[in-house]
Amino acid sequence: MKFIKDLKIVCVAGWGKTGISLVKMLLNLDKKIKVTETRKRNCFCPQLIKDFESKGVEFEFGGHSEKFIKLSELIILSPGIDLSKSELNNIAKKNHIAYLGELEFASYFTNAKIIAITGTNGKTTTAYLTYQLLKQKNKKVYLGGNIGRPFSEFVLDTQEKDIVVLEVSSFQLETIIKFRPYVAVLLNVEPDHIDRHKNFGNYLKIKLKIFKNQQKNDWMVINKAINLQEISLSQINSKIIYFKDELSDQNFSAAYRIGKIFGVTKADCHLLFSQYKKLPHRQRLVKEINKIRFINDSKSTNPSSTSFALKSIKSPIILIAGGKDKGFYYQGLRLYARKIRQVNLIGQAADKIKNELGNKIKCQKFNSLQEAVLSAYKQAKAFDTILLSPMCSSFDMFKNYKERGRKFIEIVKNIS
Ligand code: UMA
Repeated sequence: MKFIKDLKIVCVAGWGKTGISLVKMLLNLDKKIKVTETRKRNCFCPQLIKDFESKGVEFEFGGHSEKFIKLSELIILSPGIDLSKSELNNIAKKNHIAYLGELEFASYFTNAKIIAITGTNGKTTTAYLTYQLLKQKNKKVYLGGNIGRPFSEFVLDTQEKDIVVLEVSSFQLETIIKFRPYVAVLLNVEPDHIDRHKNFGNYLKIKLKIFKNQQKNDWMVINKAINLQEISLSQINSKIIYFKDELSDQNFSAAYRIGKIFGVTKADCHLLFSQYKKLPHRQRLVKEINKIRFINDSKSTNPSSTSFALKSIKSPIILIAGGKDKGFYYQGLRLYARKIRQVNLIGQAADKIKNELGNKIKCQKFNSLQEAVLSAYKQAKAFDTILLSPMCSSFDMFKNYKERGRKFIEIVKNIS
């Protein structure tokens, strides 16, 4: 691949949040830009596309074609693109076009210190807490990545003395080459995204890539419960800091340990953590009606995350779950059979979950979230909790987990 500064034509794959941010960034770098997207043009805001077209950006919708892409010198991938299933792979190989993920690409444009946080559960919360802690210390801090603000959106604004806190997903780590965080954090690893990564071994390998380019002055922050020998991390060059549940909560403890590298004290943490409210769609109480509590945990898109929620709720639960299956086994939930009155199932994964849990826990299928919630309300007794914690992604029925969570809130608020 040529040096980035010498590239003239760059192809952006995917027209989601990442694609839009990349195009803005590449316009600032004076590149000729082509955008290729599998969905049809009418799925997107026409005005936004027109605005970019007027700046010379070319678009291809409804698929990735060789004809459109072949003159590009680099393809930058959005994290949602699974290269093993995409025709982009063949096009890139056949035409000798290099490709990179957006995280990798953006990281070439900053000298700021990067804190990259990954793990199956809690990475959004830990990233957010770390950002708040460092901000409290009057540092110039940026927060982005998988949390919802692509790195490419703000990377050109960063300066060497700044700190960038990134929530990093396995989708983003899959395509890194040189990405080197000053602080790399692994919170936990449980099976997730098996539909994309095929098996747990691959998923783990991808998560561990977060450490691979670190050098001796960098920091690795890792959960004490993770056995480094067992996960066969072949080479560790960085300084290791372990964290455990010393501040009553894994995310708080990790954020404290990260903050400490930058001079944050336990007293700073206690102040912030005591004021901390849970993030939207993460075990948030929506309403209590006739002594029945409704909790929105729409962000839980894998069984281990739902297990966290089930563990922390003390009352009997009616669980609302299901959506687009990511290749999980759901039997682990049988552990909570005594606590769960019933599971109300929605979406494509409903049959699979029912088959795996049905002989231990009562399961019932519904056609919509509304039916599942209203029926749960009828079934619930005083002091029960109705928990939306789907264990699946939302894409079969909703735009994303946020839309699913908002729909749940709307349904609950309309219960008279
Ligand atoms: N697309 C193609 N070709 C393909 C596949 C997809 O063109 O072969 C198109 C899709 O039609 C879509 C676009 O690519 O229009 C979307 O790209 P994307 O899925 O990467 O979505 P973005 O809007 O760019 O959001 C991504 C992350 N999405 C995923 O990883 C699936 C967001 O994480 C992240 O917040 C955002 O970048 C900013 O960094 C979401 C997520 O679900 C929250 N993450 C997973 C998780 O947390 O479990 C990993």
